[in-house]
Amino acid sequence: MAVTEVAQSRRIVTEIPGPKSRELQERRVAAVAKGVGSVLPVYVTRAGGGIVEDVDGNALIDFGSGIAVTNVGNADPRVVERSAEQLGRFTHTCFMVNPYEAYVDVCEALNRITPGDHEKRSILLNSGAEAVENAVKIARSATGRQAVVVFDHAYHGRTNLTMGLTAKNMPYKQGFGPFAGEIHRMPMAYAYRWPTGPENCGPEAAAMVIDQITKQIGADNVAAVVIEPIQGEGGFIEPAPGFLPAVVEFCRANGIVFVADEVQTGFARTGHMFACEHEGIVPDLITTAKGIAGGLPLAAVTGRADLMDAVHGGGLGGTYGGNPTACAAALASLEAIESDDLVGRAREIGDLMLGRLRKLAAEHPVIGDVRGRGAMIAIELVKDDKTPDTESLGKVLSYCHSQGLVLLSAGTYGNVIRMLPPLVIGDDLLNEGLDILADAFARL
Ligand code: PLZ
Repeated sequence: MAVTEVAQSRRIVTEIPGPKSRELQERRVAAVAKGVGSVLPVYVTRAGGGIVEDVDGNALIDFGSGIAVTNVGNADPRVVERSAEQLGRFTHTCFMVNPYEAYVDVCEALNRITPGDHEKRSILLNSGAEAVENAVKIARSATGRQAVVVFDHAYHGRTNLTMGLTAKNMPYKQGFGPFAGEIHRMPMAYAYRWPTGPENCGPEAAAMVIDQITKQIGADNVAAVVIEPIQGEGGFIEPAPGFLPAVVEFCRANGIVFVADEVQTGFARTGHMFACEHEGIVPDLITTAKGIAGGLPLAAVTGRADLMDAVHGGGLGGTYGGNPTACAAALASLEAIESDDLVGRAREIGDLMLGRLRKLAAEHPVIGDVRGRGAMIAIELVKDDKTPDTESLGKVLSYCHSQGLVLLSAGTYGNVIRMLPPLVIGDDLLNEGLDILADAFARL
């Protein structure tokens, strides 16, 4: 299948969104349920590298990667060819009816590239939320315990169980209860907002978590601790140093399954294949999705063979989990990540972005914090006393959008701008995007 090259330059020929996008938006409002939002309603025709092209002929710079999905870029020719080849042979048998090799290949690859050299097993699913649900099922089945520990600012999905695991009410949970039981929320080591200062945050937060688990739940009742090694939707919060290792150690000592939700941080995004590697953490189970298959829907749980195999035969599955086309895409995408050294590229992107954003923060006190790793970088906008500044965020975002920069927000308080460019974006586009962002702050 031919893949059309997308020119790697920004081109703005109408206002954003343009007339054709606005027309489509009118049709959409009449046809699509209102509950589904869009950050920037320009309707896409093509995308590749660091560019998203729209129906009006505009070419926008992509700082979103479809929320950390197109790590290898959009429509990478290897992903397209391998998926198309698979599509031409068979589209679906259901792995639970007649299995196929690509599913096994993907599981072998995940078992190989995830942290730790212990014996592992994997299961393939459709979405990040489904992966997290299955990790909880596996941990409960393996331990015979029920309680699940999650954290402030956590995001784990929109299904009933994962809504319950997610911290933020609006828009994710409002009106959608009741939620599943046995979910316990703990403080997060959020250094920028830690009351006694960032240097105390890691150890103090870990001590609080351990004390609360012990006193309020009982460590023996806890099946799993589920945590994002860098929180995504919550505002790119990197747990303060020492926090994760202390929590992992407590889990190990008490037979609690430590689950790393790497749905957003996985597959080279943060300058390691997985974000756990930044602190040398080996999770018992790891959930992945998004960046796994270059844009096709696929997700997985990977982990210790003894835990994964504790579930009775037939206890795990789903009609589409590990769809053959998505598996083919995953194999091509993993090959691209490894052969193109996208881990190294993510680090370069991080160095460039952090360097420029720290300078910008020195000029504009509204930028209270610059943080993140690799190609997962955020700035938090605040007033003098660290009050979240959502008004400035709105202005910055709408200016950037008007100039053709696809940029997303995040954060419990809605005051974080997050940057997740595809790992194949060039330095030119990266710098041009950051120039637009700098202009936005100059105009505040
Ligand atoms: N775990 C860590 O980041 C998805 C959500 C977008 P699904 N994050 C983007 C939205 O508003 O719906 C996510 C995540 C982490 C789980 C999930 C859920 O992954 O593939 O969206 O189900």
